[in-house]
Amino acid sequence: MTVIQALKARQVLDSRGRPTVEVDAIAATGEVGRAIVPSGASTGRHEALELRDADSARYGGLGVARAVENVRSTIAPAIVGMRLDDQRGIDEALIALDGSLNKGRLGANAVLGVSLAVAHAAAAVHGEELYVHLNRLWRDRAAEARGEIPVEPSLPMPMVNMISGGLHAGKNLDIQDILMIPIGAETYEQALEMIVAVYRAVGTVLAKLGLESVLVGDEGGYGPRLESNERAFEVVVEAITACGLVPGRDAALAVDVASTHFFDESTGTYKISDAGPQPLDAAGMVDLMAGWVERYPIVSIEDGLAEDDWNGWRLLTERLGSKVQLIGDDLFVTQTARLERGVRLGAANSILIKVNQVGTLSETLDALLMARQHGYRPVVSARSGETEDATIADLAVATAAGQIKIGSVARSERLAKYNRLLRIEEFLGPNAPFAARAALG
Ligand code: 2PG
Ligand code: MG
Repeated sequence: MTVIQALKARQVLDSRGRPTVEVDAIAATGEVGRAIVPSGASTGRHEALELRDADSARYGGLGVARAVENVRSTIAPAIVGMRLDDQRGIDEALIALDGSLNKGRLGANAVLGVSLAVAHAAAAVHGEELYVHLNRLWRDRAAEARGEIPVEPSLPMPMVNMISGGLHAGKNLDIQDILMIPIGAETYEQALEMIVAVYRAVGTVLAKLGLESVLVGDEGGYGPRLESNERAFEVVVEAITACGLVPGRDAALAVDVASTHFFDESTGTYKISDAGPQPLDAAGMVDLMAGWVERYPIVSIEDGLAEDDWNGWRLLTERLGSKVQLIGDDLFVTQTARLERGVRLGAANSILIKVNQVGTLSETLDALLMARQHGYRPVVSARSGETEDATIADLAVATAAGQIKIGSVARSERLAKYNRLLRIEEFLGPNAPFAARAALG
């Protein structure tokens, strides 16, 4: 396999018009691999650090010129000449070069841009689709591990944002996403068509109620002002029914509570409007969510409790873990050390996988592998700030993750991934494996 001849880096803009890092990895044989780094808004405290310039005169301080410069002057000299297919060796070199615990020295955005661009370039040198190359890396990783690890490429079941709240839509609702999962779909293509139908129907239901049905949040979900969080579940259930689908049979609900962002650390309580003016403790939140699960066809709850509320997470998992998927996002931040703690304590039963929370492809594969070994269902996820980069679509297929969360079916930074999955479905042929409902356990 050929070596890296050069790295190029530049500042480009993401779906919120904020600067982000783009990297080109150029092979000695001329092939180019390109990656653009995503960016979150409701970020967890334990995520790898996104390096921003903090120069208020430019892009409101959000520029990434320093991260770009780190790729050019620190990373490139160390990485050029390394074998392109040595993803782990390259990622280890990146980690060592940064030398900090949170990739704060070079910036996780600089590091991730290089890590992903290398994978794209290696796929190009092989003349392969990215998911084929990533699948090889995944198989190699899985072969070193004990236990039954799924390695056949398969299309993930999407969980799709319908109504946006929290930090993604001006805090119109306390909770961040109300999502729909087309659990009755038998193929990815069919899933996507159901999703689009329900998304349109949500708009119609909102318009009928005289609510905002045009403006959308950062991930393309509708952003109406509703009198309660629970009202959003009702709207989506009504939309599912309006499409002639049966809630709970054909289409289910999921929710990203993103509760870290309404958690008050000083009192250890959660301020959520459904509970009235009194804030709730963790047990109160668990009761609230248990009530939602009873009243609505909810099959998945993400970040039901805050990022460091481990005791609360145990309680939540004891109470609801056998009935619904409980995803740790801010809780685990795609990092094996935190996932290990969760496994030990019995916190959550599923993990959100976001490449930029950890900063390299190899560490992302490590988190996916650890999740599989402990029966935690992985959900590969986009960030609220995205671009035309569709790497996560290939990653989800390559690692047979089973589920993917991209945002809504509006805005092209989202559709880049949904459409990429359609192309991969075609590559995989007429009986393209689709994770379907089974992905949810
Ligand atoms: C989340 C993500 C994606 P953000 O909380 O799961 O929806 O949001 O990228 O803003 O962290
Ligand atoms: Mg989340």
